[in-house]
Amino acid sequence: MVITPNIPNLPYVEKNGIKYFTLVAEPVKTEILPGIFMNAWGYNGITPGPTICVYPEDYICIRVYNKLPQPTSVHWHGLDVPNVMDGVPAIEPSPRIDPGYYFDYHFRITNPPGTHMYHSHFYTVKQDMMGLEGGFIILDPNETKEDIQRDYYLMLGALS
Ligand SMILES: [Cu+2]
Repeated sequence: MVITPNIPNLPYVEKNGIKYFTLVAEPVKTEILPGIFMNAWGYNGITPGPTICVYPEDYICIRVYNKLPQPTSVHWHGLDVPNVMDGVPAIEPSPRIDPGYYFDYHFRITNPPGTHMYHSHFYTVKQDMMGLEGGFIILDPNETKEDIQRDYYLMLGALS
C-alpha cells in the first residue's frame, strides 16, 4: 500500500480479467499554498494526477481523454510496453490524442515491482511543466504489512 499525500489513487473497474482506468487530461486550478492558486494542467482535476497502482502481470487499459486545448499523449515512464502503447508520438507509432478525443492504452505489466511515473510526451517541455504527470506504482504481491510500515510516493517538480 503506497500513500501519495494529498493525491488519491486512481480507481479502476475490473472486467474479464482487465483493470480499466480513466484519466482525463484537463486544465486544473491547484492550491500550492494556503490561498495561493496556480493555473495548471493535470489529470482528473488534480496535479500530480491520481496515482496508478497495479501488480505484476496485470492486464490494464487506461482510457485517456484529452480536454486540453492542444494534442497530448501519455508515456508510461520506465514501463516495458509495446511501442504503439508507449505514448511518444514523435518517434513511435503511438498516436497523439487530439483535443476532444481519447485513446485506450492497454498493455500487460511485465515489469517487476517498482516505482514509476506517467507523464505527457507531446509538447513535453510545456505539458510536463504544466503538471501533466503522476505516479505509477507496481506493487509487490508478496509484501506484507510487517515488511513496510509506511510507504509514501512523493513527486517533486520545478517550474521553469
Ligand atoms: Cu519519461
